[in-house]
Amino acid sequence: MEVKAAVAYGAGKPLSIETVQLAAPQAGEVLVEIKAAGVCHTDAYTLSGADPEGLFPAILGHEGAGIVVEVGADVTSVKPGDHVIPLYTPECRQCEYCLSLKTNLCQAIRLTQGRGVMPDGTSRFSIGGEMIHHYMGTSTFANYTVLPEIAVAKIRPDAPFEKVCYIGCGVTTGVGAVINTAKVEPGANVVVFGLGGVGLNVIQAARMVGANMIVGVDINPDRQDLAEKFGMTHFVNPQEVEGDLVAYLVDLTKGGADYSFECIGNVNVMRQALECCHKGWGVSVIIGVAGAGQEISTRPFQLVTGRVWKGSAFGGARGRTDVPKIVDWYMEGKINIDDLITHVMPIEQINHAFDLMHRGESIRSVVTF
Ligand code: NAD
Ligand code: AHE
Ligand code: ZN
Repeated sequence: MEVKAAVAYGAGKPLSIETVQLAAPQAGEVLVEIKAAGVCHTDAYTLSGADPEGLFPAILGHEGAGIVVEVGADVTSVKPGDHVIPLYTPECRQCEYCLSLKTNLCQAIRLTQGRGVMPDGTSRFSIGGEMIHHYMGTSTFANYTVLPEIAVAKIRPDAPFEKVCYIGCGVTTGVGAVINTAKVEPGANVVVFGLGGVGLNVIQAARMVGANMIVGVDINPDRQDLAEKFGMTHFVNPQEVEGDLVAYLVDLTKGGADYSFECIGNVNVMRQALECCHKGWGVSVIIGVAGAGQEISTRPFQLVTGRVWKGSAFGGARGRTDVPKIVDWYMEGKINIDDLITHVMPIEQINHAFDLMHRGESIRSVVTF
């Protein structure tokens, strides 16, 4: 079938709206009509050329929501008409990783996903016979996409696509990092670096679990008001701090953060996030994605003296199990998504969404089809 998609032809190039051929879903796959898709910083990261797994041409996009329109052979868990959220972290419930219950990083299709193809090693997308890569197993910047059955979460049919598409990455990543990865407890002091689409969800989850101080750190002063609305108790602009930021944060939190979160993708900030943690027990969670070749460093003494460095992918969430619950939380008013979706525009304007992100003017832009 012919579908409309935003195609990334090369690093640093604007996306191009094209008519793309999409082949039918094969065994174990589903065809989904994407109704809305969010633009996450990770899409910009891959488009910039910094992603060692970045492939071109490709259809980017990994946050989305839509409706199953067709299923391939052997598909049992969803049917045409079901509302779903695509999962870049699938949940097969059979691999060693899923069965361990120690991680959400299902590895059933990770290798082919990283090569921009479906599990059988081929792409469903092409233009004029030329293969177009899938991205993160999802490719949500297209009005139809094909996904493995294990990479869709079935959600309730009354949830609005334009809002819950954001649960496909940013919301779940931020909320899950607090609840699943760090397991922040009531009364904890939390420092959040980067108050964008992910960081503000860390803030709202920290408030949900009853954190005491919730310190937000961002170089964009425009982030302060919204972050306070979401639960931030103290705002720190590093450009206005005289002297060492780490010492300032340790002093502000009276000994250091119980938990810190890096939601930027800056390896220098990752070090600050670790080192502002409390001696003996502070836990720092890396969420941000750093470019090819970049490395983190600290004095081993920081870890010897009890600080813990962790990472979190998709908020530690098991998508098919946890995503429907987060949709319920939104529908029940327990989490606020509406105020974080600052821009909604047709797919034709998707390059504007990237511009808004780079200028620091949006939290989340959502494109519709
Ligand atoms: P965003 O662009 O919406 O937000 C980034 C924020 O960081 C902005 O508010 C910006 O002003 C701030 N910032 C930039 N440099 C800073 C600095 N030096 N000090 C303080 N603040 C600074 O991005 P996002 O969509 O929220 O994504 C954040 C990061 O998380 C990205 O690296 C993204 O790739 C990554 N991410 C990871 C996962 C995961 O599963 N681990 C999921 C989603 C996003
Ligand atoms: N291809 C990148 C990996 C980037 C990365 O870490 N991605 C996160 C999700 S970011 C969503 O906005 C993730 O889930 N990682 C786990 C995984 O298996 O990729 C690189 O640097 O190579
Ligand atoms: Zn993302």
